[in-house]
Amino acid sequence: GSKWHKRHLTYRVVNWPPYLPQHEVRLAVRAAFELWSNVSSLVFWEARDGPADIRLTFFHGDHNDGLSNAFDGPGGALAHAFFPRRGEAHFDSAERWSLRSGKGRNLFVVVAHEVGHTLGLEHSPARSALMSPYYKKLSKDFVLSWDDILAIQNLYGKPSRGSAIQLPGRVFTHFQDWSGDLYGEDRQRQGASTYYCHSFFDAVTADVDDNLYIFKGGHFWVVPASGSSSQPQPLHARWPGLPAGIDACACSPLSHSFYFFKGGRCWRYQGSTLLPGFPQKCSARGLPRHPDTALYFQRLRRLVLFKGAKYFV
Ligand SMILES: [Ca+2]
Ligand SMILES: [Zn+2]
Ligand SMILES: [Zn+2]
Repeated sequence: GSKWHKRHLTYRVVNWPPYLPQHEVRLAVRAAFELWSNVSSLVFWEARDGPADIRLTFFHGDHNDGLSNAFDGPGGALAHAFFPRRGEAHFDSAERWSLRSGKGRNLFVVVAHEVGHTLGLEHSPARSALMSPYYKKLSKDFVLSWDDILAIQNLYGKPSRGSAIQLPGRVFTHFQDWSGDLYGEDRQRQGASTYYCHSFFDAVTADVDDNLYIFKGGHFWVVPASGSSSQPQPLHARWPGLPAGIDACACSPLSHSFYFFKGGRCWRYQGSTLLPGFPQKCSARGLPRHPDTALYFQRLRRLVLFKGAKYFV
């Protein structure tokens, strides 16, 4: 792979999410870079203006990276980055970026992952790695995995400060309330010098036959228990009238019907037929708007919606 030929790199946050305090974003970005500099010979400096080796920019929609790499509004693609030595990471302005647990997309973990790409790291097959295409959990003891550390040291060597490996630690005392599940799929498209990273699906659920349904934007994929995934299919081919970019989905094992949630509404389908009375307002049943995920609990015989730290039955 490609790499930087110097150890001292500057980075710059070109623009800022307007709804987050700038000093907190600055701290989170610095912590994301320190994850990598703490375990390698790299040293990062923030450039507040002017040129910088690595630039982090928030964009809306199409931003001259080719139409297929245009950002897609809330959900779907979160960010992408280029391999060295272009030094660019782009973030979808339409996401609800957050520095706290439970709501929105965690900016710190996505920045740390994308910075890994700008330094030359590809996706790791190790599930626990930050560079895994699957984000799992960001908890208070979130650190790089050995796989991430070996990958960065393979490119840039160990820290020059003597000791073999210095695990990040202190800096995370600032971020102890960061937790919550970030399930994500990020598909890679690799060109000669570009690297794109499309993160996270909208929702995922399994039916009674253990087929996995993955939803993203206006499409879904079926992954049978045997393994290989289907081609993406348009949502409306299977579930006519269903909007793109759903918040959550669940399949009832009793009735074999699918429930979909988006915004304040709920859709229920039997096969391809929308059942009478749907879509219906979630509030009519005392349910939250924009649930994070939905599950059918066999033992409760109830559909359970999760939103932040709360759940609704
Ligand atoms: Ca998006
Ligand atoms: Zn871009
Ligand atoms: Zn990635």
